[in-house]
Order: sequence, then structure tokens, then C-alpha cells
Amino acid sequence: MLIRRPRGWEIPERLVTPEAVALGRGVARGAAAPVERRAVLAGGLAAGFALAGAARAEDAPPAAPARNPRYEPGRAVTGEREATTYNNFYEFNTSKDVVRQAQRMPLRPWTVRFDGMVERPREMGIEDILRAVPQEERVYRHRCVEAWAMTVPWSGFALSELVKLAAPTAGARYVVFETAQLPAVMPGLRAPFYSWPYVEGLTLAEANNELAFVATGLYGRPLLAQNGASIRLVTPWKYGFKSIKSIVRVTLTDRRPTSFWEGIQPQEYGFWANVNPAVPHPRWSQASERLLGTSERVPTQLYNGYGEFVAGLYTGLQNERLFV
Ligand SMILES: Nc1nc2c(c(=O)[nH]1)N[C@H]1C(S)=C(S)[C@@H](COP(=O)(O)O)O[C@H]1N2
Ligand SMILES: [Mo]
Repeated sequence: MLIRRPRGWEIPERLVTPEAVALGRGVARGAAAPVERRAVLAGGLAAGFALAGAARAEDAPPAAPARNPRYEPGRAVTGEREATTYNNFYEFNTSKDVVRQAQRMPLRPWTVRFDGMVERPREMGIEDILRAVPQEERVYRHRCVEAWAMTVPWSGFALSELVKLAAPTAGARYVVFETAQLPAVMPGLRAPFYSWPYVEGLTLAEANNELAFVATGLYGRPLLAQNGASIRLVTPWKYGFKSIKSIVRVTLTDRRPTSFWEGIQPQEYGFWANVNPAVPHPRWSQASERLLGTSERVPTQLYNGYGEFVAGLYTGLQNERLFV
């Protein structure tokens, strides 16, 4: 039976507190018990919840910039506890339960290298990057290729700002991102089956689309290690694996990269990976998704509901496998 819940548009956003905070319950896993969503005053969040031992970069600039109302998600924000304890981060392990291991990743200093087809290859510290860009908060829907989904307030800045900092030269067509490789704290790197580092890429047009975002915070606080601190990509119209975590390198190139999952299983995980309910994964349907922290399944939307922003990127590309 479907449990009736108020939608994001039925309660003012400021009155919605993540349910784990409001109800003080534990981490939801798998088929979680149905829990009634309640609206309580937002003060509950400040009063309530701190993840024990969580690694946050406390020296980060204010991580709670103003929310951009342009990206109203149309559904309730996922509980902070769910979004920060049920994670995919294969450099640590493949279990979703990476929180403890991820705390060992040093978040400061954090440096991003810009190279390839750029005017001047260089490295920039995270503080200098944050000083150079206008920050904002955006609440985005996230859709994992495994068919779970969440709705998260990210703080950060438009990816186009990072592209500007990289300063691509005229022939550049793709932006490639690379995750930190820290064998001393990432036991998953020892798994020989995967070809590390984790790499992802976008066309320059996708990267400059207004929706493409770089996160350095979530839920109004600095980003957590398990969610991809110190700096990660957020491409909400694509399956979650495109949203690469813990970025240390940004390379501009004229050649389409082979991304991490594409290199492992190209039939299942392509370069474009745009969300489409009508195109099943070879091993499961993509028609609906499970909302983290609830037992609710909702229909999946084309481009995860962001077609008005991004569909135009793909006109003329009908021969590409845009949705796998
Ligand atoms: N470096 C790296 N980035 C990654 C992953 C990963 O394993 N390693 N997993 C991806 C997948 S499959 C998803 S769904 C999201 C999950 O982000 P979250 O843990 O913040 O929800 O991160 C993506 N980015
Ligand atoms: Mo994912």
C-alpha cells in the first residue's frame, strides 16, 4: 500500500525537516518501515543532528549560501541521515556503508589540478577556488542507476565557473574529472577488477549548462567525506555515477574520455547516461525509483525531470546511446 505523504509543493520548504531528524530514528536500509513524514520547525535541524566523528573541513568558508529558488525539486528533501549514511564510494568499499572508512580521507589541504587544453596548467587550493566563485544552494533530485533516489540541498557553484577557472583553449570539447587516489585510506583501490582512478567526463556544452553544479557542501554545512568532499560534481539529469566525488584533477581535451564505469561494462554504463524511464538497464527496469529513507516508489522522469534545462543539449545526437 502506498503511504500518503505531503509533497514538497504542499508544505513550505522551510517547514520540512528531514524525517530522521524530526523522528530521531535510525538509518533506513533496504525496505525501510513506512514512516509518517512530519513538518516541524526548521530549528529541529540545528538542534538535533550531528553525525558522530564525521570528517568535515571546519576551516571551509560558510557552507550555507542562499538557496536558489529556480530549482524547486517538487518533492520532500531526503533526511540528512539517509543521504549521508547510504553512499556509493567504491574507493572505500562497495557496500553503501562507507562512512567510517571515509573519515580517514584528509580533506584539507585540497588541491585541484587544471591541465590539458587550458591556457595555463595550474593547481588551485579549494579555498582559492571558493573565493573565486559565487556560491549558492540548490536542492536537486538525484537518481542512482541502481534505482534509488534522493533529494539533497547542495551548496556550491555552477560548473561553468570551474570551467572558467580552467580556461579552456579553442579546440577543447570535453571536461574530464578524476577522483583522488589515496591507497593508504582507500581499501577499495586494492580491488584489481576496477581501473582506478575513478574518471568521469562531460562535453563542454554539458559542463556549461546551467544545471551542472559543483558541490562543496550539503544540508547547509561543509561536504562530508562519504559524499565526495572536498569537491564533487552534481549532474542531476544523469545517473548518479556521473556525479564524480572528491575531484583532484580537471582536464580539458578534444577526445571523449572513457569513464570509469564505461570502461568496466560499456553495455550497462555509457558515456551519456541520461536518465530515461523508458530505457531499461540490461538487468533491471528504470521505470521507477525508491526514495531513500522511505518505502515509497515514484515514477522516474525523463532527464530526471530536468528536460526543460538540458534536452536541447542532445538535439542532433539521436544516433548516440544517450540513455544507457
Ligand atoms: N569517486 C567516486 N565517485 C562516485 C562514486 C564512486 O564510487 N566513486 N559513486 C557514484 C554513484 S554510483 C552515485 S549514486 C553517487 C552517490 O553519491 P552519494 O553517496 O553522495 O549519494 O556518487 C557517484 N560518484
Ligand atoms: Mo549510483
